Amino acid sequence: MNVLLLSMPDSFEHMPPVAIRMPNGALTSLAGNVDPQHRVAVADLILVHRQVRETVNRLVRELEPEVVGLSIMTFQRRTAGRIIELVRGLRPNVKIVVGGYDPSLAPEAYEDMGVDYLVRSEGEVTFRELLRAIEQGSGLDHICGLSYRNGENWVHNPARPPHRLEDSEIRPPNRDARVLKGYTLLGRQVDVIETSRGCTYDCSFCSIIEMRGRNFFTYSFDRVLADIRDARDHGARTIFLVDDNITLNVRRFEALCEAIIAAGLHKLDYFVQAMTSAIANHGETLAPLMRRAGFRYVFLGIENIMEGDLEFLRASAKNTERTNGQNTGNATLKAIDYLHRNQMFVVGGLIVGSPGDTRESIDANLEFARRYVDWPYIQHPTPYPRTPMTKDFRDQGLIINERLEEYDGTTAVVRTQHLPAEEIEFLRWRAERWMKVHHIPAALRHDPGFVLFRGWKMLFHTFRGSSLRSVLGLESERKVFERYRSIRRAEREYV
Ligand code: B12
Ligand code: SF4
Repeated sequence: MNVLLLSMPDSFEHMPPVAIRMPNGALTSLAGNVDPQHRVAVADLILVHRQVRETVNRLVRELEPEVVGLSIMTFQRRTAGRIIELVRGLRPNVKIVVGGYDPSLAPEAYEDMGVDYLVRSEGEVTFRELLRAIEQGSGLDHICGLSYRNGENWVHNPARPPHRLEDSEIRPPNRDARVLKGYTLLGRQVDVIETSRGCTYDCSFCSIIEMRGRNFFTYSFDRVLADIRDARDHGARTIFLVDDNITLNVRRFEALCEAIIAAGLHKLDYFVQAMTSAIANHGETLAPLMRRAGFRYVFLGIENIMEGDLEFLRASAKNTERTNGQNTGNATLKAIDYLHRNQMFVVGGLIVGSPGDTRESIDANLEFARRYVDWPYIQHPTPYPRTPMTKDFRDQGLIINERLEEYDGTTAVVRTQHLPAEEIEFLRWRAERWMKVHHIPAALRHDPGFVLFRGWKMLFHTFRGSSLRSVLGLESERKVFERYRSIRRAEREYV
């Protein structure tokens, strides 16, 4: 069968497509795991975010898919709905499958969206079995993790337990399936790699626990190294490790760094997400090894520097430093220091706008980011389906915006007990644009060609909404913010 897999074009403020266009790892993993007789094409629509309609039209005409699959996050649901309508209009009998975080956590939302099948949680084995069943015309009731339309009703089969990743049942991704080009992270071709899945913490804002429970399973190093080589052979010079929480097992992470060095794969740049506690508590050995293995950017889940907010976010444990077996306070500064001493950059993940936040507590976090992080990744708490935080916000009546396409992390959709949502967003927006400018010299040293030729586009994007009048101080920042918000609203009309 011909199968077309699509990821959505919607991006958010800290990953502007002008500088960052990352492949969706789920789709190549699905493509690598179907039976060999199927012809699978993967199209990451972020690569054509301004020509979505034309591209989908063209791909559907050229590839004549019998099955179309979409990978969807919550803020992409509206775009997904429009793409489903478009595909259905082009090929009325096509079978449409949805998967990823949003369909898994809010399956009921897809029942009236023209979808035939919905794959919940991990998809490789479920999707493989679904294609077999469609091809053979056999029943679907034995396929765990699958929901499907049966006449007027939807049937939800029992959940599929998370895969232990031990045997080789989940085969490596198939990057040859990609049919669009242009992946980049600041001018270098980027690819994504998984070394593990899952996390055993339970931060209240994170979707991962509802998605797959609290667990942690790992791929063998042989598989991971082969995957990195494959990404490199497909042109990647930067590798993003998309593990939910690679720092859960620090000894393994250190051994992985050593394996990368021994395999000669340390000339690539690596980007990883890490817990502050793991870096602070093991930085003495871990940070130098990471540096030698090629790690350049480390996304630190700092979340917040105020203890009260950390408790609300249920993120205290992962941000605690331990000395001689005792908890000795917030781990953030120590983690940042280890990374900086080893010439790595800190992408600072902070969350401002929790229920108890005041202007002062938000300012304190923004000031912290200004002083210590190299690239800000500051978000507002966003009530994604079925997270514990969503329930808290709902119970307190603090959700002020139900337009899901704005649930992109940098639009404040909840207020605090003390501040309106718009004010919170304004405070973050005003501070953050300038923080990004500070990173330009470091980016210039590493990628002079890209920064010299494309840097102005990035600046233009970061400061969109500004005008000559605002630069001359004749127009208030509030006015610029209003203009920025309406530009942002227009950008969301992808289809
Ligand atoms: C890596 C990652 C990113 C990366 C890379 C994204 C990319 N291009 O792939 C970056 C840093 C860019 C990123 C950004 C964002 N992310 Co993100 N990200 C993740 C993370 C850590 C891992 C995702 C991943 O690649 N997993 C590995 C793959 C193989 O697994 P998977 O995606 O789950 O796919 C499996 C199944 O879901 C299913 N499946 C998926 N799609 C499909 C499609 C079909 C047809 C089928 C059958 C099955 C299927 O099968 C797959 C294989 O088993 C998750 C989870 C987490 N712990 O926080 C968050 C997560 C997905 N991100 C999230 C969000 C909100 C964002 C942002 C909006 C803001 C933010 N919080 O940073 C931006 C928006 C990105 C954009 N488009 O601009 C949320 C989504 C919540 C939701 N309900 O939608 C998550 C869950 C984190 C959270 N807050 O809880 N993200
Ligand atoms: S440590 Fe990270 S992956 Fe784990 S629950 Fe918290 S935010 Fe999610």
